[in-house]
Formats: sequence, C-alpha cells, structure tokens
Amino acid sequence: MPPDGNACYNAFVSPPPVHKSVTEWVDECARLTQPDRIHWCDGSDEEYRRLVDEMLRDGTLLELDPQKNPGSYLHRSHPSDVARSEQLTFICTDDKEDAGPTNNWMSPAQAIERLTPLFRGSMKGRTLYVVPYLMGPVGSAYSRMGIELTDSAYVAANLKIMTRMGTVALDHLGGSDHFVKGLHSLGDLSPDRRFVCHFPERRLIWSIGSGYGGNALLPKKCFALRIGSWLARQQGWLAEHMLILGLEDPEGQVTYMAAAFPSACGKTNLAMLVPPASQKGWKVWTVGDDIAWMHFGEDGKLYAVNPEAGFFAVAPGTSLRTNPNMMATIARNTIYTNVALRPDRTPWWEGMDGPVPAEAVDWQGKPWKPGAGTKAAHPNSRFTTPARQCPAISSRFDDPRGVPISAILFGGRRARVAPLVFEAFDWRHGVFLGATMASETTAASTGQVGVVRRDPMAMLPFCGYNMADYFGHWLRVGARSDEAPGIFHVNWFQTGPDGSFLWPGFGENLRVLRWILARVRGKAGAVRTPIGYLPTRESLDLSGLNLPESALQRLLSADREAWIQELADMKAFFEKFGRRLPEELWQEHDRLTHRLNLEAA
Ligand code: GTP
Ligand code: SPV
Ligand code: MN
Repeated sequence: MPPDGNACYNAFVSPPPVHKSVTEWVDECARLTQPDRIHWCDGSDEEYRRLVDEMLRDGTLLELDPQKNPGSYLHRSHPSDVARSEQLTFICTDDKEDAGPTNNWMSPAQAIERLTPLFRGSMKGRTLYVVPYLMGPVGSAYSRMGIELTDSAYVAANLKIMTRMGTVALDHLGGSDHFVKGLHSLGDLSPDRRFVCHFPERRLIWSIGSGYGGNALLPKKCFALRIGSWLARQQGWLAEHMLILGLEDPEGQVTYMAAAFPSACGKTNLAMLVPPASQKGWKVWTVGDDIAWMHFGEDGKLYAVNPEAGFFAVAPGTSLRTNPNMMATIARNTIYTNVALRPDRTPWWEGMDGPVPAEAVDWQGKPWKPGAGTKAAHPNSRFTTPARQCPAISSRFDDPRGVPISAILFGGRRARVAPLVFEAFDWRHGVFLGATMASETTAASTGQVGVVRRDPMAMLPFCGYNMADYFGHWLRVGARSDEAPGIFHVNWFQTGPDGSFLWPGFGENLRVLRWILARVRGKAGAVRTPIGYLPTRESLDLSGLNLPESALQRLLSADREAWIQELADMKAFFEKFGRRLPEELWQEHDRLTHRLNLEAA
C-alpha cells in the first residue's frame, strides 16, 4: 500500500487490493506529478456522474438539452488540440531499427529525460485518476488489462464509455502484474511540450500535453494498436485498425468481415450500414468500428474481438441518411467534442439532417452564422458513445471467443486509380495489397488534408514496430492456415470531373459486401485482371442505381496506365525498409509489374 499522508499529495482514496507493482507504480508517478488528490476509479455509474458534475462546475463540459439529448454533454478542446499529433508520437525501442522508417523514434533514455521535466509537478492542484480498464470481452482469453493514470476528468469519463473500466478490469487482473502502464497529463496543452511516447519493451506509454482522443485515451491507439501490435507479433496474433461486422443474408446466416480503412475513411459507417430498401432481407450487425484483435483458432479460422466498449467517432457527415444506427446510438449518454451548439442546446455539425441553423456557437465557442466562411463543427469533431446503445450491435459483441472472419477488406480514400472492389489472388497477394494501400490524408490527424500517402493496412500511424517486420508477421500468420479469410480491396471515394463521388456509398456499399460474400462462398463471377479479380457487371447487383456508363467504367475497371504509375511509388515506399522488407513483397511487386506490362504489350 502506498504510504498514507505522503507529502506529495494531501488526499488519498485508498486503492483496492491489487498487485504491489500497481501501487508502487502509482506512487512513483504521484511523486513525479504531485497531484493534490488520487482517485482510484471503480467504473461505477455513480462515479461517472460525479466526474460529470465536477466538469459541469469547472466548465470542461456543457450540458445539452436534457429532453432532446439526455445525459449528453459538449466539450471544447483547446483549438491547437483537436486531432492526433503524428509528428509528436514516438516509438521508444532500445534499437532504432525496431521502430522502423515509418515511426518517429527516441531512445527510451532520451524520452525519459525529455518528458520527466514536463511531468514534474504537472498534476499540482489536480486530481490523479487511476483508471484500470479491460480491453476485450470479460472472460476472454484474448482480453488485456491496462491502467491509465490521468489528470483529466474528461479522459476518465471517456474511458468509462470506451472501455470496461474499474472493478471489472481489476477482477480480470487478479493477483497478476500483467498490465500495460499509461501515464497521461494535460501538462500545459502546448504543442511545443506535447509528446506521445510508447515503450513497447516496457509495456509503457507516456503522454503529455494533449487532451485529445487518440493522444490521451491511451487504451485506444496507444495500447490497442501500438503496444498491441508489438505484443501481437510476439504472441502470434494481429492487432489491427479494423471494423468488424456481421453480414446476415436473407436466409439468416451471418458471415463476419473485418475492414481496415485509414482514419476518417468510413469504418464506423460500414460497421453500422443499413441496407437500402432495394436490398430486402439483408442486415449488418456491428461488432466493432475501429479496432480488431484477431487470433487464429485451432480450427485454422481467424477469430476477432473488439477490444473497445464504445465508439469515438467522426461527427461531420453523420446523419439519418448516412448512418441512422449511429444517430440512434447517440440519442443519449454521449459526450460530444468540438461540435457546434444550436440555440436550443442541441449539437450540430456539417452534414447533419435538417436545415443549417440560422445561428449557432461554433466549436471554439464563438458565434457562427451560415456563410461565415468557417465550419461550425471542427472537421474532426467527434462523439463518445456506448456501443451497447447501437441498435445494430451484434449479439456476439461480448462473445469471449470472438467471431470467425471470412473476409478482410483493405480500403482507402482515393479520388482515382483504385476501383470500387477487387479481390486478391491469395493471402500473400492480399498482404501485398494491404502493404501498398494508399489513401488521402484526413482531418483526423494534424497536418495537410487530401495528400495521397501509403498507409499500409491503415496502420501507418499505429504500427508499434518496424513495418517491414509487420508485413513479415502478416505473411507468416496467414500462411499457417488453410482457412485464412479472403482479402479484398475497396474504394468508395472515386470522384468524377466535378469532384462529386462516383459511387453513392453508405447503405449502397451493401452491394459490394454481397459480392465479397458471394466470392468467399465461391458463388460470384469475376474477371482476372493484373491487379486482382474484379466483379463482372452481372455478378454485382447494380439495379436501380442508374449510374452513368462513364462512372461504371471507372468503378469497375483498373486503369492500366494509372497502375503502372503506382508501381514506382510502391517501389519507393518499399525501398525505405531496405533489406528488412520480406522478399515475398518484392516478388509480388515484380509479378504485378509483369502482369501490367504483359497486358500492355
Ligand atoms: P476513424 O474514427 O477516424 O478511424 O474513422 P472511420 O474510418 O470510422 O470513418 P467514418 O466512418 O467516421 O467516416 C469518416 C467520413 O467519411 C465521414 O464524414 C463519413 O460521412 C464519410 N464516409 C463514410 N463512408 C462513406 C461512403 O461510403 N461514401 C462517402 N462518400 N463518404 C463516406
Ligand atoms: C483515428 O484517428 O483513427 C480515430 C480517432 O479513430 S483517435 O482516437 O484519435 O485515434
Ligand atoms: Mn481510427
């Protein structure tokens, strides 16, 4: 037990019985950060209400209209702190090569030296919340434990929604000391003193200077993906930036799929898809919208669990038309971050149903009117909402065994080049498709928006180790199984000459899921092309869409010239990894080159 009356803090809520390594670490962090109080979170509803009350009092939260948005609140971040900070995110492995060319690296010693002065006394006058959390279903062999120490009540409240928090997590830990440590402080919120550092060899995360989502909610990207991917390679599983959905056919059979799209590229929307009226009898069940932990079972099948318990999802563009399931999910008990506020104290964002409000308060708290030339909601404004409230939540959401995955989809946001859907020839070619995926950057990360970059498996910002080794791991795990899922590539985002989307997207994406399902069942036609199998016009249900021939042409074919140009960029990307890149990927690159050139001849 930590000593009572320690000079570093003047109030102490005593910890529950835990392994001594937990209390020792909490004590060590408290000596460094010097909070006024320490609060051990039990994860109860009552505790959540107290956190909210405290934040309503100090202005961290504003209450929304209790009739129209019961139990829901608005939080406004510091304007410089509204997206993940990839430039300030570091992988701190002993050997620089283990972080690889796509990650920022600092040595552990250097990171500790740089961040220690920032953490020293950073919690003075504040409360240190000890947040134990469980990632994954209760009772699952695949679930993992972490503890976040944070001086942000907003973070603690978000974690109550996003994870299985408190007592349930400590029960999972039992007497063991196997947990991921995360220390987080808001610091002074200055981007000059902001760092998100990962020490995978020490199962440790240090984050300071940001209160925003992926920088501050350490279980999400920091643990479930960066530390998670490291553990996954050691232990033979996969930690991926993927949604998980169940597609139910008109006979009632459910087939599960996982899909990796980069941030703000449509995972949440696909995971909650509502089929259009034309697709009678079909249904999509949501298992997860952002992260999948996947293990090959003894039967050779790949099983996935969603480590999270809530959704931290993009607000702009969310509407009854695009995502009615999400609109129902957020009807109550939701924390909104950086959206606009209407005069009737309801949230608003660009792309929501109904008229644009004649006046509103924008995400920075300033008066806003249409035509102001600025967005009312920040383009990366989000809401945090319990997964259990989703009308489409899968009955297997909490299944400790996970769900068997029949297809893996990779996809990006690409105005040109990538067709609507195509299938890999085999696992190895599928890994190549994932490894060479490219997408336009979005507002989810600080920096320029709309620039095409290679974002392998949508993991560029999230892989906690050398990506060359990550590709090798993917190649190995799939090669071991005869039951490995089929691998597909999708793109909902091709645009026409006027910049509008060629494909209607959202609910209509069901047509593509149906083709994928038919392919894994061996029941759909396809044409073999240099890049993979593309749907024949007859095999994809396009009825009633009335798409112009020019659009169909672009959606359903591979532009050879454009793909030949891609080859050089893929090669340049691969070359970054030097000799560490698995030979199989160079072979796949050679084969693609050969197929494209043969066709050209
Ligand atoms: P993260 O939470 O950042 O990982 O994002 P995500 O991949 O879950 O993306 P999300 O589903 O929230 O979608 C991001 C944006 O893309 C939203 O503004 C959506 O409205 C838009 N979007 C999603 N699906 C489609 C689609 O099929 N077509 C088009 N045109 N836009 C889409
Ligand atoms: C993403 O950026 O991919 C997100 C939001 O899902 S964050 O929690 O910030 O990572
Ligand atoms: Mn994400």
